[in-house]
Amino acid sequence: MPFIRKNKIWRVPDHEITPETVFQNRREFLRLMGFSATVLAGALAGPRAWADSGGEIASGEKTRVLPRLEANPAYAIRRPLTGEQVALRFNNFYEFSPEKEDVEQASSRFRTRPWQVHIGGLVEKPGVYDIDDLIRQMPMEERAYRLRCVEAWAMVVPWYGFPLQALMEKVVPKNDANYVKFTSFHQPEVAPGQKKYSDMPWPYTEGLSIDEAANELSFLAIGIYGHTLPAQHGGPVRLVVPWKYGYKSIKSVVSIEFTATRPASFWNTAIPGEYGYEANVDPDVPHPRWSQRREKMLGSGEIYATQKFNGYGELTAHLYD
Ligand SMILES: Nc1nc2c(c(=O)[nH]1)N[C@H]1C(S)=C(S)[C@@H](COP(=O)(O)O)O[C@H]1N2
Ligand SMILES: [Mo]
Repeated sequence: MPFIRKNKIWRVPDHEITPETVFQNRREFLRLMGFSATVLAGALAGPRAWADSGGEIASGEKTRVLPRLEANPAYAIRRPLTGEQVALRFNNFYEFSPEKEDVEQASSRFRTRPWQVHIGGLVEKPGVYDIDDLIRQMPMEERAYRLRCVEAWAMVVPWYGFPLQALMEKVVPKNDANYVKFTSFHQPEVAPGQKKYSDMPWPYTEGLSIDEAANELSFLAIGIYGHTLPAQHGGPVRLVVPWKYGYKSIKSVVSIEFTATRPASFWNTAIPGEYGYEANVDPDVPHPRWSQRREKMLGSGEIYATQKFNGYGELTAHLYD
């Protein structure tokens, strides 16, 4: 399994993991990946691992523990992780509510499984994947990333998932695929925000150029803080592109389509004068209603100077030469 890679800035050092995090041991990783259950029998204590139920989340359960992965402190993000309890109670997810503190409650009955992801457009191997089948086929990693919301708050959280590049290697984009379009669910009957704000351009969509999508930072997260993604964080699968404003990191993805032309994106369509399409983090380009020079960390309230490309310029600036 190609899940141990060389040292990178996104590795999550042990000392930065918040106490709320409950991780299981590495043997469960092997179980998750389909290795022999007899060798591993009896390994479990405490919360049942997600893979134990064949990758299903039983009714009444919101998340499942994921196996702990190796972490290397060598190139750690030099900021403390945001507390899990802070991050899961302060969410932007307009399908449920425009009030960040209300999203957890408003999304609490949203079912993130069973869930299918449609992959199509200009690819050699289109298909419909059950999310748990996809997870078993992809190389899992844990990465701490900064996330910088366009509203000038920021967090650092340990995502769990796989590089978008790994999926692209599997489905093989055609030569004329220039963009990747991501689409979230559209279920106004279960998502109060979609019902109430019916004039918004639902479903939420986002797009990346094919080179942005293939960048090593572009990540499809299926977990956070060592467990599967709860609805409010975009379960069961969401994009994370840490050098761009948070709104590019589209949640609860149901479709990934490879296109020749640039797809529309939700906020750029809704309010083009305030939210750009490309949305690279840039302290020198103010939002029309506020400065982008500084950012406030969720929870601690610490203020930092905003960094161009959110501090990820070394890996991304060349995309915009
Ligand atoms: N489908 C969908 N994805 C979305 C949003 C949304 O409203 N709907 N909000 C975005 C914004 S503005 C931010 S800052 C991040 C927030 O992610 P978090 O709640 O997991 O911290 O999700 C992004 N992805
Ligand atoms: Mo945001």
